[in-house]
Amino acid sequence: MYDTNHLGHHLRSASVGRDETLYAEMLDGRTLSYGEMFSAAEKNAAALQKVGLSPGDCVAAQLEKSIESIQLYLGTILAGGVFLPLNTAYTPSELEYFLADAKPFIFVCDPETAPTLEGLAAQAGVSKVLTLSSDGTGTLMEALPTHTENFKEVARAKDDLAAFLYTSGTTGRSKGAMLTHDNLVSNAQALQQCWHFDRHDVLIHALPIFHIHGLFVATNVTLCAGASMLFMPRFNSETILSLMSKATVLMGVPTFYVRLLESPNLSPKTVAPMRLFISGSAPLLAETHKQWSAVTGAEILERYGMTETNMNTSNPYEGERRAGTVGMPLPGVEVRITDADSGQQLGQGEIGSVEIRGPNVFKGYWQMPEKTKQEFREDGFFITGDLGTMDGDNYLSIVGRSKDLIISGGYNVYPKEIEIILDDVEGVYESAVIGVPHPDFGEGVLAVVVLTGDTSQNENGIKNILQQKIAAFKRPKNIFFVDELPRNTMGKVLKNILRDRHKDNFIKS
Ligand code: MCA
Ligand code: AMP
Repeated sequence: MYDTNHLGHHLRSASVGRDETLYAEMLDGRTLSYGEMFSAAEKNAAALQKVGLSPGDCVAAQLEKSIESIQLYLGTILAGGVFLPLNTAYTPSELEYFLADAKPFIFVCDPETAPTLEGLAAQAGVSKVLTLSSDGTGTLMEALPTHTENFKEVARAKDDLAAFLYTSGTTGRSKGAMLTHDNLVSNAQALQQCWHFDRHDVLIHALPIFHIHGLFVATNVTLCAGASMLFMPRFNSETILSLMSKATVLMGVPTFYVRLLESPNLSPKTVAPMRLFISGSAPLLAETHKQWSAVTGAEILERYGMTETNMNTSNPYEGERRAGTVGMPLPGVEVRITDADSGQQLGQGEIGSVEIRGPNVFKGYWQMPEKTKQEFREDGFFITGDLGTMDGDNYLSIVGRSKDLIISGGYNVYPKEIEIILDDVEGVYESAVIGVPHPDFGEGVLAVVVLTGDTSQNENGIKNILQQKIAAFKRPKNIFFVDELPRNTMGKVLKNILRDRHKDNFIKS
């Protein structure tokens, strides 16, 4: 029925013959069985084919979180398409770049944003715009056939693309990471095995579904295991705590755990039905790990991944979950620490560049062969841009980044992208964007700006301009004005000095 390398085949295999099994329960009490889920996915696939989607074509989607958008993802995969999820916080000006760069065949957006985005999509050469609202209405839903007897799944080879996810870059230009069927299948299987996922599991799904974490780690692992999920539209501490009585697993970014720890309702009794708490996407402070154990008696399992590589390492399910480490390489994944310049492998305990090789590692950046080449060693290892060290028991610790990147509440912000926009603002001479410790988001975005001598530009004026151009999570929470930026003799801005100067600056929002 399916090509055995097909992601669709693997996502469905655990539920074959179990059509009645619960797949998802929504907060309003609506439920969806596996049979209903895959029937809807097939209808999506048929509708996409009907509007002209050919195998290998891209379907881009900027959609509020809903079970229907997961059906669209599955439908795209079944139709042999390549799914490109886009953050709902992106502004039209950010979307313009993604659509023009990826040139998707179909773009699916919210009916409310469609009037603004249709023009952009047409300019970018998108063939068809469809709409889907979080309440499950829109032109996509109208295009679904009533049944799918004639639906033919499209076979795909393991190296064919299944998804396309943008990750920003140190140059300020976003890069589309191309992920294959094999990348996603191998990773879902490795995680299912390492985290002991089975059909009895019930995942609390509170993550956004436009990133690897919420879309692939959470959704694919659940499907591969034939498990079910409690599907929340967004994160909310008290809702999560109330769902724990009928759940077994939570996946979150560190901010989830920081916020849950603030609730008086978090206790060993509340978490008792849960067998696993997983954290990733950003560093979990050892302090948060320890506090969680002290308050709940349960230990968070931290893992480490990246858009380009899916998941790389995980603390053990059985065995010590070492606070401050991201655990051991997943089955089939090789991790090594090297000297960044020479590429020479370093010894145990030494700090160096983290490099990854395995079936999880992406195929390259979309239409950027040179950039792709730069990020790989000749023997196939991908240079992550993270700095780490391995201890004698093979536990990896991420100790920093060689890439200029801020991770705020699990979202990546590339300073260069913000600096380019800031430097373009009238009255701004130059800028430096840095991450500083933030009690809720781990790191908060802060800008240090030098104004031209003859301007009346101020913080609010700059913030208003940024609001038009970039997603809210990327905008500096505070802007500091200085006469000049600290530089080394080569003229490079010394961000470590700025980070140190501003490390205690309270971020208001
Ligand atoms: C929201 N805001 C933020 C963030 N989130 N600002 C900075 N950093 C953030 N992460 C801003 C909003 O723009 C808004 O600003 C204000 O905060 C309140 O927004 P709200 O939507 O109410 O926030 P929230 O719902 O409380 O969201 C916080 C959150 C969310 C739950 C932590 O950011 C979240 O779900 N993060 C998870 C991200 C994630 O899944 N990352 C995985 C990607 P204003 O008031 O100005 O409008 S990384 C990945 O996939 C790799 C492979 C991996 O390893 O997993
Ligand atoms: P992204 O580009 O969104 O895929 O973000 C990937 C980056 O997130 C990695 O290169 C790391 O810098 C960071 N990251 C993910 N998980 C962890 C973790 N558990 N600890 C520290 N950093 C992490």
